[in-house]
Amino acid sequence: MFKKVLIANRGEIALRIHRACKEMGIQTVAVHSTADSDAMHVRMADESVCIGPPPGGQSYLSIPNIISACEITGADAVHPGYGFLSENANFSQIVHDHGITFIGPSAEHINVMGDKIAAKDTMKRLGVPCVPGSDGGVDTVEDARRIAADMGYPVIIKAASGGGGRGMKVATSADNIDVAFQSARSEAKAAFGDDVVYMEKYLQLPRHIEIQVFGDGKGNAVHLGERDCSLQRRHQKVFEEAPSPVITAEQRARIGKTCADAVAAIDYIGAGTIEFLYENGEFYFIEMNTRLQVEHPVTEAVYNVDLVQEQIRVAAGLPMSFTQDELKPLGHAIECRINAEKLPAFRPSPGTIKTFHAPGGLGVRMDSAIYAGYRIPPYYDSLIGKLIVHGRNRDEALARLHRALSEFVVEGIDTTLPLFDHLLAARDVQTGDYDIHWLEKWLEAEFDT
Ligand code: MV4
Repeated sequence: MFKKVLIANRGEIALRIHRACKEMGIQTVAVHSTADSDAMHVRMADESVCIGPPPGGQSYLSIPNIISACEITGADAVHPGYGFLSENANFSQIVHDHGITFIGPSAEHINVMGDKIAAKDTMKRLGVPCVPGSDGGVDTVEDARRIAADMGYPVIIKAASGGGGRGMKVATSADNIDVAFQSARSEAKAAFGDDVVYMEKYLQLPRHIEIQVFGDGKGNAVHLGERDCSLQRRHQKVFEEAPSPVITAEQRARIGKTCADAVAAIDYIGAGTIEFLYENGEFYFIEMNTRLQVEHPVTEAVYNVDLVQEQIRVAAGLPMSFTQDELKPLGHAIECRINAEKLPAFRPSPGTIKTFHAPGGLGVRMDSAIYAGYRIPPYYDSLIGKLIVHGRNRDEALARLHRALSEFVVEGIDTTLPLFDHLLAARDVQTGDYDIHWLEKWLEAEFDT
């Protein structure tokens, strides 16, 4: 097992990784920018190294600085968390080339899944159901018109290097396919330096359901069911739950096995998420994420596993600590993402936290790196905490969430906390009757945003 893990991240996920290491008897190294000298992840780690000035590009994204920090401290492995360098194939390769273990997938797997066309080709070949669309890239507007006519409108044009919603354009008829194609191309070029685009049938009212998979890199893999992440605003998830209110045990077993078999076939190592759109009882693959996700705690709650400890185990060459047969979901979990943002416009609200009281009690988990007196720097993501509740069923989880929110106090900055009481009062949230567009429509109606 590793003696020392360097955590190449900040905030709540850096703490999350530290906690996993601590329980495994592994020493931790925190890295931080000059803006984060007082951050909790630095205080909690066994050692820390300053890796640069505040902007992420010069610190948390600086591969040379992070490799230097590994060499100075003698770390034998690096955990990238989510965001930053977590899906950078080059980083995975460079870490490996320095004789350090990257706690995550191989550069090759990160690369394949980062190219959305290659990812879809791979999944299709492995028997995963995909959204109907172009086979590979679409080079000309004539091709786009022909494919759309064959498939039927509406269609969506996506950047091959995209993901997470940037550089997507919908065409509703032959009247707007030319404009959609050209603007998707130029946005893709501007955003990713790559103008390759592909096309799919546009699904109008799907849910976003993702399957958690886990591999040992030696041809064995399991699934840990699904998360329903349909409640999002501008491609930022707000409220996630496991299991999905609309998926049966039979559907879970079937799509779960398809996903586990697919990643087993490519010798995938560690945690992965296979994202689907779900409409009219069918799953349609869209993308695969090769990292631990923000919302992983709802899966941990329902399956009673520590996904970060498992990542560390398999990276060290050990087998997974469970088999598929031993993984049985229990109850229902919900996560609320709490951001330092001012409602109703979700404007970033950095500043000093004067008072902080976290909720607790049975079935309540709080993943956060904030504390009273902490100053939230303006340079990074506005996520300041995740409240995760677990109950025996969905109604109990909802009641527990309502109770936990009533205990929560954050003063000194604006947060998205008030949103959640409001959301819990919505009938469609209580019944689980929502799709990927529900939250934005609801915000418009409730807050006039
Ligand atoms: C789609 C789609 C409808 N049809 N693909 C947005 C983010 C990226 N991961 C994929 N996205 C979408 N792809 C087809 N064929 C609608 C979306 C989409 C979406 C997906 C998941 C969660 C929220 C979303 C919000 C708007 C659009």
